[in-house]
Amino acid sequence: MRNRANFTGVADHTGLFITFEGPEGSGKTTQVELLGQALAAEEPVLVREPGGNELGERIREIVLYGGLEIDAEAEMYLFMAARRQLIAEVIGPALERGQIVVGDRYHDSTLAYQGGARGVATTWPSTFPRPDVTFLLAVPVRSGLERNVEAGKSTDRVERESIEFHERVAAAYDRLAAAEPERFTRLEATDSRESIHFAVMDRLQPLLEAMKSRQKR
Ligand code: T5A
Repeated sequence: MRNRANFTGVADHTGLFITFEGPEGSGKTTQVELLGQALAAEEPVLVREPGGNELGERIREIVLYGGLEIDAEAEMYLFMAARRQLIAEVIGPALERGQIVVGDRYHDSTLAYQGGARGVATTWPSTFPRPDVTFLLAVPVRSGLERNVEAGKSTDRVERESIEFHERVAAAYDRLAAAEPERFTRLEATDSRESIHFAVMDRLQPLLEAMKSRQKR
């Protein structure tokens, strides 16, 4: 890969950057998949965090499944290092090409988990593009964790934290959404998969139209 150390060119991209956020088991992956299918003709780029490229997948393995004691601030930098690599390799170039990028978690996860729940001082780096729209899937913490158990998912180091930790994550997400009402759309994750997807498409319709007219110019 060529050196993209100074890569910042995403401020005035012609693409559309959509992210899904929420506590454990809130249905983010389900909605990313449904949206990916609905937008298939546009060839959207779907990414998950941490992961989505070689460095990110290796960091995912270390931070979530490595069995290590990790300092809270070190954990934050690991998630952010994975994210920065994903921006440089995948998200930034796709937005510059005018593509739709759909993220299964992004920097709001760091603000909610490491900032809100662990109490680490967090900021939004100027080289991390802001999503155009972020869907917050709000779910009662116990219901979300139970969903994951029922789905037979293996629990990772963060997921195994206490109920109080996950309550702090959920409260932090609510604060983030309240602080940026234009970017965030809060959806009840206890509604059916289909009705959530319908609400997602409804919110995106004007943004998709605006993106297409920008690209015609
Ligand atoms: N993390 C991550 C940080 O601490 N900081 C960071 O910066 C980042 C990026 C990642 C972990 O890392 C932490 C947060 C996490 O603890 P992960 O393995 O990537 O972990 O998994 P998560 O992103 O946490 O996703 P989850 O496994 O919790 O699940 P999803 O994606 O929210 O939910 P999904 O779609 O898999 O659905 C879960 C179950 O519910 C069902 C699904 O079929 C599935 O069985 N479901 C529904 N059931 C009823 N009604 C609906 N509407 C449903 N939608 C889905």
